[in-house]
Amino acid sequence: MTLDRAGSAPNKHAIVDARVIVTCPGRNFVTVRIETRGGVHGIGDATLNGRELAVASYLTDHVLPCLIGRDARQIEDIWQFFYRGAYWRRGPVTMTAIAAVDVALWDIKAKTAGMPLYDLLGGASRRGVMVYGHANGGTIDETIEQARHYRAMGYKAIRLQSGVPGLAATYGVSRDKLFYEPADSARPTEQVWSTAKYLPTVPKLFEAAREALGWEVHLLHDVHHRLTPIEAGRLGKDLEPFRPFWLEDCTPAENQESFRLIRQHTTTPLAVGEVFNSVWDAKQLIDEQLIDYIRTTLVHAGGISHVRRIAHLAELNNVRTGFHGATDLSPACMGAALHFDLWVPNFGIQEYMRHTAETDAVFPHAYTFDQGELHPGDAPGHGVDIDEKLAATFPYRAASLPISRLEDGTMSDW
Ligand code: GCO
Ligand code: MG
Repeated sequence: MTLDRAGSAPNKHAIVDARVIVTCPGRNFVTVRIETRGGVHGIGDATLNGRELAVASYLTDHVLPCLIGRDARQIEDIWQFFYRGAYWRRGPVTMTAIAAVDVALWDIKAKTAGMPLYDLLGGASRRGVMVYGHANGGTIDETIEQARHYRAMGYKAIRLQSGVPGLAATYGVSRDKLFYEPADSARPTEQVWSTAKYLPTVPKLFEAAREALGWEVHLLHDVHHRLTPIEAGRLGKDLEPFRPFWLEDCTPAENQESFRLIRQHTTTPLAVGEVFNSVWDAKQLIDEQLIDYIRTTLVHAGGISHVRRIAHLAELNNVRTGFHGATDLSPACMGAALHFDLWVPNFGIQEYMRHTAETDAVFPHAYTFDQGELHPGDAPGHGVDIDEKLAATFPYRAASLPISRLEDGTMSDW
Protein backbone atom coordinates (compact mmCIF):
# COMPACT_ATOMS: atom_id res chain seq x y z
CA MET A 1 0.00 0.00 0.00
CA THR A 2 1.17 3.52 -0.66
CA LEU A 3 -0.04 6.62 1.12
CA ASP A 4 0.03 8.70 -2.08
CA ARG A 5 -3.21 10.42 -2.99
CA ALA A 6 -4.71 9.11 -6.22
CA GLY A 7 -3.43 10.94 -9.27
CA SER A 8 -0.27 12.29 -7.65
CA ALA A 9 2.12 10.06 -9.68
CA PRO A 10 4.68 10.38 -11.08
CA ASN A 11 5.97 11.79 -7.84
CA LYS A 12 9.18 13.79 -7.93
CA HIS A 13 9.56 13.05 -4.23
CA ALA A 14 9.81 9.29 -4.82
CA ILE A 15 13.05 7.78 -3.54
CA VAL A 16 15.03 6.42 -6.49
CA ASP A 17 18.36 5.72 -4.83
CA ALA A 18 19.40 4.81 -1.27
CA ARG A 19 22.88 3.55 -0.48
CA VAL A 20 25.50 3.14 2.21
CA ILE A 21 28.97 4.67 1.97
CA VAL A 22 31.70 3.34 4.27
CA THR A 23 34.86 5.42 4.52
CA CYS A 24 37.85 5.71 6.86
CA PRO A 25 39.48 9.15 6.71
CA GLY A 26 41.40 8.41 9.94
CA ARG A 27 38.51 6.47 11.49
CA ASN A 28 35.47 4.60 10.10
CA PHE A 29 32.25 6.37 9.19
CA VAL A 30 29.07 4.90 7.74
CA THR A 31 26.81 7.26 5.80
CA VAL A 32 23.38 6.80 4.22
CA ARG A 33 22.71 8.77 1.04
CA ILE A 34 19.16 9.00 -0.27
CA GLU A 35 18.07 10.65 -3.52
CA THR A 36 14.64 11.50 -4.93
CA ARG A 37 13.41 11.39 -8.52
CA GLY A 38 13.53 15.20 -8.47
CA GLY A 39 17.30 15.01 -7.86
CA VAL A 40 17.33 16.17 -4.23
CA HIS A 41 19.64 14.16 -2.00
CA GLY A 42 20.19 13.99 1.75
CA ILE A 43 22.67 12.21 4.01
CA GLY A 44 22.54 10.70 7.49
CA ASP A 45 25.30 9.38 9.75
CA ALA A 46 25.03 5.66 10.61
CA THR A 47 28.32 5.24 12.48
CA LEU A 48 28.33 2.96 15.53
CA ASN A 49 31.88 2.87 16.83
CA GLY A 50 33.47 -0.59 16.53
CA ARG A 51 30.26 -2.08 15.04
CA GLU A 52 30.19 -0.12 11.78
CA LEU A 53 29.66 -3.07 9.43
CA ALA A 54 26.73 -4.44 11.43
CA VAL A 55 24.79 -1.22 10.79
CA ALA A 56 25.94 -1.12 7.15
CA SER A 57 24.60 -4.65 6.63
CA TYR A 58 21.33 -3.95 8.47
CA LEU A 59 20.80 -0.98 6.17
CA THR A 60 21.84 -2.65 2.92
CA ASP A 61 20.10 -5.95 3.54
CA HIS A 62 16.94 -4.92 5.38
CA VAL A 63 16.22 -1.20 5.26
CA LEU A 64 17.31 0.53 2.07
CA PRO A 65 15.57 -1.86 -0.40
CA CYS A 66 12.23 -0.99 1.29
CA LEU A 67 12.81 2.71 0.64
CA ILE A 68 12.90 2.60 -3.14
CA GLY A 69 9.69 4.08 -4.54
CA ARG A 70 8.59 5.48 -1.16
CA ASP A 71 7.64 9.15 -0.87
CA ALA A 72 10.55 10.93 0.82
CA ARG A 73 8.15 13.44 2.39
CA GLN A 74 6.53 10.80 4.59
CA ILE A 75 9.23 10.83 7.25
CA GLU A 76 7.00 9.81 10.16
CA ASP A 77 5.39 6.90 8.33
CA ILE A 78 8.79 5.65 7.14
CA TRP A 79 10.12 5.88 10.71
CA GLN A 80 7.18 3.88 12.07
CA PHE A 81 7.53 1.36 9.24
CA PHE A 82 11.10 0.55 10.26
CA TYR A 83 10.44 0.69 14.03
CA ARG A 84 7.04 -1.00 14.48
CA GLY A 85 7.28 -2.88 11.23
CA ALA A 86 10.57 -4.62 12.08
CA TYR A 87 8.99 -6.48 15.02
CA TRP A 88 12.52 -6.65 16.55
CA ARG A 89 12.61 -3.14 17.89
CA ARG A 90 15.21 -0.95 19.54
CA GLY A 91 18.87 -1.81 20.10
CA PRO A 92 21.84 0.25 18.89
CA VAL A 93 22.16 -1.33 15.44
CA THR A 94 18.48 -0.98 14.51
CA MET A 95 18.06 2.49 15.97
CA THR A 96 21.24 3.79 14.31
CA ALA A 97 20.05 2.50 10.94
CA ILE A 98 16.62 4.10 11.39
CA ALA A 99 18.23 7.34 12.55
CA ALA A 100 20.47 7.60 9.50
CA VAL A 101 17.48 7.25 7.18
CA ASP A 102 15.49 9.73 9.27
CA VAL A 103 18.23 12.38 9.24
CA ALA A 104 18.75 11.98 5.49
CA LEU A 105 14.99 12.45 4.93
CA TRP A 106 14.88 15.58 7.13
CA ASP A 107 17.86 16.88 5.13
CA ILE A 108 15.88 16.31 1.91
CA LYS A 109 12.72 17.91 3.32
CA ALA A 110 14.56 21.02 4.46
CA LYS A 111 16.43 21.31 1.15
CA THR A 112 13.14 20.96 -0.73
CA ALA A 113 11.63 23.68 1.45
CA GLY A 114 14.73 25.84 0.86
CA MET A 115 15.23 26.17 4.62
CA PRO A 116 17.96 25.39 7.09
CA LEU A 117 16.72 22.44 9.13
CA TYR A 118 16.48 24.46 12.35
CA ASP A 119 13.92 26.69 10.64
CA LEU A 120 11.80 23.73 9.65
CA LEU A 121 11.92 22.39 13.21
CA GLY A 122 10.50 25.63 14.60
CA GLY A 123 13.18 28.26 14.16
CA ALA A 124 16.23 29.36 16.14
CA SER A 125 15.71 29.65 19.89
CA ARG A 126 19.19 31.05 20.51
CA ARG A 127 22.10 32.81 18.84
CA GLY A 128 24.45 29.83 18.85
CA VAL A 129 25.07 26.44 20.44
CA MET A 130 27.37 26.39 23.47
CA VAL A 131 29.80 23.48 23.11
CA TYR A 132 32.32 21.88 25.42
CA GLY A 133 35.82 20.92 24.36
CA HIS A 134 38.01 18.13 25.73
CA ALA A 135 41.08 18.83 27.82
CA ASN A 136 42.98 15.68 28.65
CA GLY A 137 46.46 14.88 29.90
CA GLY A 138 48.53 12.20 31.59
CA THR A 139 48.74 14.36 34.71
CA ILE A 140 46.63 17.07 36.34
CA ASP A 141 49.11 19.72 35.18
CA GLU A 142 48.96 18.53 31.58
CA THR A 143 45.17 18.58 31.63
CA ILE A 144 45.13 22.11 32.98
CA GLU A 145 47.59 23.23 30.34
CA GLN A 146 45.22 21.80 27.71
CA ALA A 147 42.26 23.52 29.36
CA ARG A 148 44.12 26.83 29.06
CA HIS A 149 44.42 26.25 25.30
CA TYR A 150 40.66 25.72 25.10
CA ARG A 151 40.06 28.92 27.05
CA ALA A 152 42.36 30.76 24.66
CA MET A 153 40.30 29.40 21.74
CA GLY A 154 37.19 30.91 23.33
CA TYR A 155 35.56 27.81 24.84
CA LYS A 156 33.11 28.53 27.67
CA ALA A 157 32.92 24.92 28.77
CA ILE A 158 35.64 22.30 29.05
CA ARG A 159 35.63 18.63 29.96
CA LEU A 160 38.54 17.61 32.19
CA GLN A 161 40.02 14.09 32.13
CA SER A 162 43.43 13.13 33.47
CA GLY A 163 45.52 10.02 33.96
CA VAL A 164 45.25 8.17 37.26
CA PRO A 165 48.52 7.58 39.19
CA GLY A 166 49.19 3.83 39.24
CA LEU A 167 47.08 3.06 36.12
CA ALA A 168 48.86 2.77 32.77
CA ALA A 169 45.92 4.05 30.69
CA THR A 170 42.41 5.24 31.29
CA TYR A 171 39.32 6.42 29.46
CA GLY A 172 39.49 9.96 28.10
CA VAL A 173 43.26 10.38 27.99
CA SER A 174 45.01 10.09 24.66
CA ARG A 175 48.36 10.76 23.10
CA ASP A 176 46.78 13.02 20.50
CA LYS A 177 45.49 15.98 22.46
CA LEU A 178 43.20 17.40 19.78
CA PHE A 179 41.52 14.32 18.35
CA TYR A 180 40.66 11.79 21.08
CA GLU A 181 40.10 8.41 19.48
CA PRO A 182 39.64 5.38 21.72
CA ALA A 183 39.13 2.72 18.97
CA ASP A 184 42.84 2.07 18.69
CA SER A 185 43.27 -1.46 17.37
CA ALA A 186 41.52 -4.16 15.27
CA ARG A 187 41.05 -6.34 18.36
CA PRO A 188 40.15 -4.66 21.68
CA THR A 189 43.16 -3.51 23.69
CA GLU A 190 42.97 -4.13 27.45
CA GLN A 191 43.14 -1.47 30.15
CA VAL A 192 43.34 -1.95 33.91
CA TRP A 193 40.91 -0.13 36.17
CA SER A 194 40.95 0.66 39.86
CA THR A 195 38.16 2.69 41.44
CA ALA A 196 40.23 3.12 44.61
CA LYS A 197 43.01 4.79 42.62
CA TYR A 198 40.64 6.88 40.51
CA LEU A 199 38.27 8.30 43.13
CA PRO A 200 40.70 10.66 44.93
CA THR A 201 42.18 12.06 41.69
CA VAL A 202 39.10 13.81 40.28
CA PRO A 203 38.52 16.26 43.19
CA LYS A 204 42.25 17.12 43.03
CA LEU A 205 41.92 17.79 39.30
CA PHE A 206 38.92 20.06 39.85
CA GLU A 207 40.53 21.90 42.74
CA ALA A 208 43.61 22.62 40.64
CA ALA A 209 41.44 23.62 37.67
CA ARG A 210 39.40 26.14 39.66
CA GLU A 211 42.61 27.62 41.01
CA ALA A 212 44.15 27.92 37.55
CA LEU A 213 41.09 28.76 35.44
CA GLY A 214 38.80 30.60 37.84
CA TRP A 215 35.03 30.29 38.14
CA GLU A 216 33.79 31.77 34.85
CA VAL A 217 34.31 28.59 32.86
CA HIS A 218 32.04 25.51 32.99
CA LEU A 219 33.93 22.34 33.93
CA LEU A 220 32.68 18.83 33.12
CA HIS A 221 33.85 15.29 33.79
CA ASP A 222 33.00 11.86 32.32
CA VAL A 223 33.23 8.79 34.59
CA HIS A 224 32.40 6.48 31.68
CA HIS A 225 30.15 4.06 33.58
CA ARG A 226 32.76 2.92 36.11
CA LEU A 227 31.33 3.44 39.58
CA THR A 228 28.67 1.88 41.75
CA PRO A 229 25.81 4.19 42.79
CA ILE A 230 27.19 4.80 46.28
CA GLU A 231 30.68 5.54 44.88
CA ALA A 232 29.07 7.94 42.42
CA GLY A 233 27.28 9.67 45.29
CA ARG A 234 30.61 10.07 47.07
CA LEU A 235 32.33 11.52 44.00
CA GLY A 236 29.46 13.93 43.34
CA LYS A 237 29.66 15.14 46.94
CA ASP A 238 33.45 15.54 46.82
CA LEU A 239 33.14 17.65 43.65
CA GLU A 240 30.41 19.96 44.98
CA PRO A 241 32.81 22.66 46.24
CA PHE A 242 34.16 23.06 42.67
CA ARG A 243 30.68 23.45 41.10
CA PRO A 244 31.02 21.11 38.10
CA PHE A 245 28.63 21.73 35.21
CA TRP A 246 27.98 17.99 35.19
CA LEU A 247 29.21 14.53 36.14
CA GLU A 248 28.63 12.18 33.21
CA ASP A 249 27.73 8.49 33.14
CA CYS A 250 28.86 7.94 36.70
CA THR A 251 27.36 4.45 36.72
CA PRO A 252 25.93 2.13 34.03
CA ALA A 253 22.31 3.21 33.53
CA GLU A 254 20.62 -0.09 32.71
CA ASN A 255 19.24 0.15 36.23
CA GLN A 256 17.60 3.56 36.17
CA GLU A 257 16.58 3.26 39.83
CA SER A 258 20.23 3.49 40.88
CA PHE A 259 20.04 7.19 40.21
CA ARG A 260 17.61 7.69 43.09
CA LEU A 261 20.40 6.70 45.41
CA ILE A 262 22.96 8.94 43.71
CA ARG A 263 20.53 11.87 43.78
CA GLN A 264 19.99 11.51 47.52
CA HIS A 265 23.67 12.08 48.11
CA THR A 266 24.73 14.92 45.85
CA THR A 267 23.66 18.18 44.22
CA THR A 268 26.27 17.80 41.47
CA PRO A 269 24.29 17.83 38.18
CA LEU A 270 24.13 14.45 36.44
CA ALA A 271 24.32 13.72 32.70
CA VAL A 272 23.45 10.32 31.24
CA GLY A 273 22.48 8.70 27.97
CA GLU A 274 25.08 8.57 25.19
CA VAL A 275 24.49 4.81 24.85
CA PHE A 276 20.69 5.02 24.98
CA ASN A 277 18.71 4.06 21.88
CA SER A 278 15.19 5.16 22.72
CA VAL A 279 12.98 7.06 25.11
CA TRP A 280 12.39 3.82 27.01
CA ASP A 281 16.02 3.77 28.17
CA ALA A 282 15.56 7.18 29.76
CA LYS A 283 11.92 7.21 30.79
CA GLN A 284 12.31 6.68 34.52
CA LEU A 285 15.41 8.88 34.72
CA ILE A 286 13.47 11.73 33.14
CA ASP A 287 10.03 11.12 34.69
CA GLU A 288 11.49 11.09 38.19
CA GLN A 289 13.90 13.96 37.49
CA LEU A 290 16.85 11.78 38.45
CA ILE A 291 19.15 13.45 35.93
CA ASP A 292 19.76 17.00 34.74
CA TYR A 293 21.01 16.44 31.19
CA ILE A 294 20.00 13.83 28.63
CA ARG A 295 22.94 12.89 26.43
CA THR A 296 21.33 10.85 23.67
CA THR A 297 23.26 10.66 20.42
CA LEU A 298 21.05 12.00 17.65
CA VAL A 299 22.05 9.19 15.29
CA HIS A 300 21.96 6.33 17.81
CA ALA A 301 18.48 7.03 19.14
CA GLY A 302 16.27 7.03 16.07
CA GLY A 303 17.18 10.41 14.58
CA ILE A 304 15.33 13.69 14.75
CA SER A 305 11.88 12.08 14.72
CA HIS A 306 12.59 10.13 17.91
CA VAL A 307 15.05 12.33 19.77
CA ARG A 308 12.60 15.20 19.67
CA ARG A 309 10.16 13.04 21.64
CA ILE A 310 12.88 12.44 24.22
CA ALA A 311 13.61 16.18 24.35
CA HIS A 312 9.94 17.03 24.84
CA LEU A 313 9.59 14.53 27.69
CA ALA A 314 12.76 16.00 29.18
CA GLU A 315 11.38 19.53 28.89
CA LEU A 316 8.32 18.56 30.94
CA ASN A 317 10.65 17.37 33.69
CA ASN A 318 13.22 20.17 33.78
CA VAL A 319 15.87 18.05 32.10
CA ARG A 320 18.01 19.76 29.45
CA THR A 321 19.82 18.34 26.44
CA GLY A 322 23.56 17.76 26.30
CA PHE A 323 24.03 15.59 23.23
CA HIS A 324 26.92 13.25 22.58
CA GLY A 325 29.34 14.60 19.95
CA ALA A 326 32.48 12.46 20.02
CA THR A 327 34.77 12.13 16.98
CA ASP A 328 33.33 8.71 16.21
CA LEU A 329 30.16 10.50 15.05
CA SER A 330 30.60 12.01 11.61
CA PRO A 331 30.14 15.67 10.71
CA ALA A 332 26.72 14.60 9.34
CA CYS A 333 25.69 13.79 12.93
CA MET A 334 27.20 17.02 14.22
CA GLY A 335 25.45 19.14 11.59
CA ALA A 336 22.03 17.63 12.29
CA ALA A 337 22.57 17.85 16.06
CA LEU A 338 23.47 21.54 15.80
CA HIS A 339 20.24 22.34 13.96
CA PHE A 340 18.35 20.46 16.64
CA ASP A 341 20.26 22.28 19.39
CA LEU A 342 19.63 25.71 17.89
CA TRP A 343 15.90 25.02 17.95
CA VAL A 344 15.21 22.80 20.98
CA PRO A 345 13.75 24.91 23.83
CA ASN A 346 15.40 22.96 26.65
CA PHE A 347 18.93 23.04 25.24
CA GLY A 348 21.78 22.70 27.74
CA ILE A 349 25.10 22.14 25.96
CA GLN A 350 26.55 20.18 23.03
CA GLU A 351 29.70 18.05 23.09
CA TYR A 352 32.21 18.94 20.39
CA MET A 353 35.39 17.07 19.53
CA ARG A 354 37.04 18.35 16.43
CA HIS A 355 37.46 16.04 13.45
CA THR A 356 40.70 15.62 11.55
CA ALA A 357 41.34 17.61 8.36
CA GLU A 358 40.77 14.42 6.27
CA THR A 359 37.35 13.88 7.84
CA ASP A 360 36.39 17.52 7.34
CA ALA A 361 37.40 17.23 3.67
CA VAL A 362 35.26 14.11 3.12
CA PHE A 363 32.28 15.80 4.79
CA PRO A 364 32.08 19.44 3.64
CA HIS A 365 29.93 21.29 6.16
CA ALA A 366 28.30 24.63 6.86
CA TYR A 367 28.76 24.74 10.67
CA THR A 368 31.27 27.16 12.15
CA PHE A 369 32.85 27.79 15.57
CA ASP A 370 33.05 31.20 17.19
CA GLN A 371 33.61 32.22 20.82
CA GLY A 372 32.73 28.85 22.35
CA GLU A 373 29.61 28.38 20.21
CA LEU A 374 28.88 26.46 17.05
CA HIS A 375 26.35 27.65 14.51
CA PRO A 376 24.88 25.17 12.00
CA GLY A 377 24.85 27.72 9.17
CA ASP A 378 21.95 28.74 6.94
CA ALA A 379 22.39 26.37 4.02
CA PRO A 380 19.15 24.51 3.16
CA GLY A 381 19.03 21.08 4.85
CA HIS A 382 21.43 20.21 7.65
CA GLY A 383 24.34 21.70 5.77
CA VAL A 384 26.62 18.64 5.60
CA ASP A 385 27.42 16.61 2.47
CA ILE A 386 29.77 13.80 1.51
CA ASP A 387 32.45 13.91 -1.17
CA GLU A 388 32.02 10.38 -2.47
CA LYS A 389 35.11 10.35 -4.67
CA LEU A 390 37.32 11.39 -1.79
CA ALA A 391 35.51 8.99 0.57
CA ALA A 392 36.34 6.09 -1.78
CA THR A 393 40.07 6.78 -1.33
CA PHE A 394 39.84 5.85 2.40
CA PRO A 395 38.91 2.14 2.67
CA TYR A 396 37.44 0.60 5.85
CA ARG A 397 39.88 -0.53 8.56
CA ALA A 398 38.74 -2.72 11.45
CA ALA A 399 38.96 -0.88 14.79
CA SER A 400 37.57 -1.77 18.21
CA LEU A 401 37.03 0.07 21.46
CA PRO A 402 39.22 -1.05 24.40
CA ILE A 403 37.98 -3.24 27.23
CA SER A 404 38.65 -2.80 30.92
CA ARG A 405 39.62 -5.26 33.67
CA LEU A 406 40.07 -4.80 37.40
CA GLU A 407 43.58 -5.28 38.78
CA ASP A 408 42.80 -8.95 39.57
CA GLY A 409 41.67 -9.58 35.97
CA THR A 410 37.88 -9.34 36.43
CA MET A 411 36.09 -7.87 33.40
CA SER A 412 34.76 -4.42 34.16
CA ASP A 413 32.91 -1.64 32.32
CA TRP A 414 35.09 0.36 29.93
C1 GCO B 1 31.96 10.94 25.26
C2 GCO B 1 32.00 9.47 25.12
C3 GCO B 1 32.95 8.96 24.09
C4 GCO B 1 32.72 7.46 23.91
C5 GCO B 1 32.84 7.10 22.48
C6 GCO B 1 32.57 5.64 22.25
O1 GCO B 1 31.53 11.39 26.30
O2 GCO B 1 32.32 11.60 24.29
O3 GCO B 1 32.06 8.84 26.35
O4 GCO B 1 34.27 9.28 24.38
O5 GCO B 1 33.61 6.71 24.64
O6 GCO B 1 31.95 7.90 21.76
O7 GCO B 1 32.46 5.38 20.90
MG1 MG C 1 30.78 10.01 27.61
